[in-house]
Amino acid sequence: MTAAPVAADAPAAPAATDADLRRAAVRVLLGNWTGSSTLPSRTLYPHQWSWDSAFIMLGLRHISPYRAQRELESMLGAQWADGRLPHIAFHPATPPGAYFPGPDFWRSASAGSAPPGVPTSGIVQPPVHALAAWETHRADPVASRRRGFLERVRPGLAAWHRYLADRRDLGGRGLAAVVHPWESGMDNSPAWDAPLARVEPAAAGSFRRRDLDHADVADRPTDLDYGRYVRLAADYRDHGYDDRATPFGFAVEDPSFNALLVLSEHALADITAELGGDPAPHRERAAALTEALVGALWDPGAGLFLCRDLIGGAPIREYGVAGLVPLAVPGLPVAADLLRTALGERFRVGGVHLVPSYDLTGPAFEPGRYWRGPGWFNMSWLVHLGLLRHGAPAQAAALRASMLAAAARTGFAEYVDPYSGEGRGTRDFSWTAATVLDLLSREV
Ligand code: 9WN
Repeated sequence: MTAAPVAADAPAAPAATDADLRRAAVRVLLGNWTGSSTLPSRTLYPHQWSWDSAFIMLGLRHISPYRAQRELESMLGAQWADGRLPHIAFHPATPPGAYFPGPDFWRSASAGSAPPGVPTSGIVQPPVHALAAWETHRADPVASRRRGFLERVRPGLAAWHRYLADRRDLGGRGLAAVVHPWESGMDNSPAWDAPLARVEPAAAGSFRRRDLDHADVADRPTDLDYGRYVRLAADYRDHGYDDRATPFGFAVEDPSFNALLVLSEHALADITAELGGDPAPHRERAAALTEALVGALWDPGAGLFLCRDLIGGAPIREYGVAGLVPLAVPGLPVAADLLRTALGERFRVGGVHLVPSYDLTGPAFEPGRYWRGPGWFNMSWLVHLGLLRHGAPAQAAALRASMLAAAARTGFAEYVDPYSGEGRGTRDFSWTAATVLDLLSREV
């Protein structure tokens, strides 16, 4: 008897061993590869996303350092003349209506300074790229040197960091600000509820969501939130994506975004030294950013970093995983207190599935809704790094085990209910597979 053919989008069978899990993760990444970059998901996110690509590189480098290099080179191919890396580079083979907001909405070529021929969005995402570039180089330095990978990407990475320093220090405190919830990567975090409440939503009938064609309405943001996302993006676009001319309706300093910039600035120092240059300016910038991060966003009472609303002029008292991400920063002066918070009742790292995206005891906690409680693999990967870096190897091992088990059980879900471990969002999600591949490449 012949076996029934397996549909291309059939969920992976649960992996029984690490070797099975590795094979399944490779299958996800190869299945989402387009020839020059990786789609986060073939259904829900059918284009190249900026910070996804960086996390994807961390896994891809274990299968093919060459593809990991290509991933970044494709992203840099979409870089704007002002240095910004757009949050989406639209994939030419995907029908324009498959994702909203698509190229027709952003109009990057006419409204901004996108490279000709590569339609992109106009907002950004967290700067994980230099970190991913350095880790990709380290995976196979010989192949990297042969292709001149670091020489090729260094100017674009430096221009990207310069854009953030020159154009996005909206608070004047030495940190980069985000001007749209999507820029944080944690789009629907309860931390955005208060600043978003001021934004007049775009009219409900003026756009059509595509995400609900592929995901459960209970797992995704509400229509009201979507209306506000659309309004903010349209206002930025209608001001030519000019950071000096746009009257921003949303401007926030996010500790996760800035902590990732610190990690990437250190990576840029390593890249510069490898190329024979002077790493000192990047180390100094990383140190200045770390000082600004602690000085401006650390809240000793909460034992956590808080976002700051630059328009309302006050810290946002919602406790989210964004406030834990600085644990990954080397030499963080408040690491011991932050570690206590990570292991305490709000996040219970090692005691629940993955790292919850929001305070388990918080009023807005929802275990299954997008960024309002469920655990995500990229955030958990960063906290895992922080636990190892700041002397909590047993908790790091427990977190690693929970990530591997959840990925195997859920078919590489986009996010996971921290209590039940049930998968939510889409499946065969690229950074889930990538971070798991990276964890499988090490002992703890
Ligand atoms: C908007 C692609 C992206 C991630 C974000 C995640 C989600 C997009 C969306 O998917 O955002 O950028 O349509 O909801 O929140 O972190 O980069 O995986």
